[in-house]
Parts: sequence; C-alpha cells; structure tokens
Amino acid sequence: MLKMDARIGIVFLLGIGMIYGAAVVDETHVAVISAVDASFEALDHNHNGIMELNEFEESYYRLDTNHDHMITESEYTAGSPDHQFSAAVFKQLDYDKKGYLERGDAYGQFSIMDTSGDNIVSRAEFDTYFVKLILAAAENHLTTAPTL
Ligand SMILES: [Ca+2]
Ligand SMILES: [Ca+2]
Repeated sequence: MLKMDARIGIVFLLGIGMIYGAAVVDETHVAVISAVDASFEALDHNHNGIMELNEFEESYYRLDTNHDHMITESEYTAGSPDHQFSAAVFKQLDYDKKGYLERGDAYGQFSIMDTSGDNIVSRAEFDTYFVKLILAAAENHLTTAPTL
C-alpha cells in the first residue's frame, strides 16, 4: 500500500513543484514535506535558505559523534531531525550496505544535490533531491506504512 502511495506522492510533489500548504495534500505528503523541512533546517546552520558545502561538512562531522570517520545508523538517526524516515533514509544512503557512511558518500550526496554545480545547494535543489530520497527510502526500507 505504501509503495503505491509513494509513487503517487512523487508524481504529485514534483508535478506541482512543491507548493507548501497546498489544500490538497494527503498525510504521506505532509509527513514527507515536514521531514524535508526539518532536514533542511538542520543543515542550513546560518539560516540563509541555502546549504553551502561547509555547512554540509560541519553536519557530517557533527553526526560522527565518536570521530571514527564513519557515520553509523545509530549516529545518523541520533543526530538527524527526529522524523519517521531517518532509519530508512540511512539505509537508502548506505547503498552498498557497508553499515556506515563515510566522507566520500557525503560528498557524493552533495554533488548529486547540487545540480547546477555552483557548490551551493538551493532550497529547490534540496527539496527535489530529498523528496526523492525519502520516497525511495520509504519504498525500499519501510515494510509498513508510516505512522502518522
Ligand atoms: Ca546556509
Ligand atoms: Ca562514527
């Protein structure tokens, strides 16, 4: 059931270009949008509406609480904004199933987000990336529908 919701969700969200507060949103959309919002807020340290590479790096180092250059699932979920998709997002990011994320994974993620290649991730770039990431994570790693 979630699988279908996720597919409808992504078409819907991308189709309307992320209109926040749109009257017609179902609960999955609301959950995804609020998770994307919380994630961006946590990354945009100086609150200027864009994510610079240094902000992304700072977040990476902050998540690595034991400083072993690996971010484990428990470090990721403990340090990320509290939302129902965190563990699934980690599993989605850990595409080769090492059980941790390393610096190269983080840089790869940043460069994928930064589609214009100017070393800045705009809110639009972030939203496009993160909505897809969460929906893929939910589809691949959640066995039950999100608790809403
Ligand atoms: Ca910023
Ligand atoms: Ca670590």
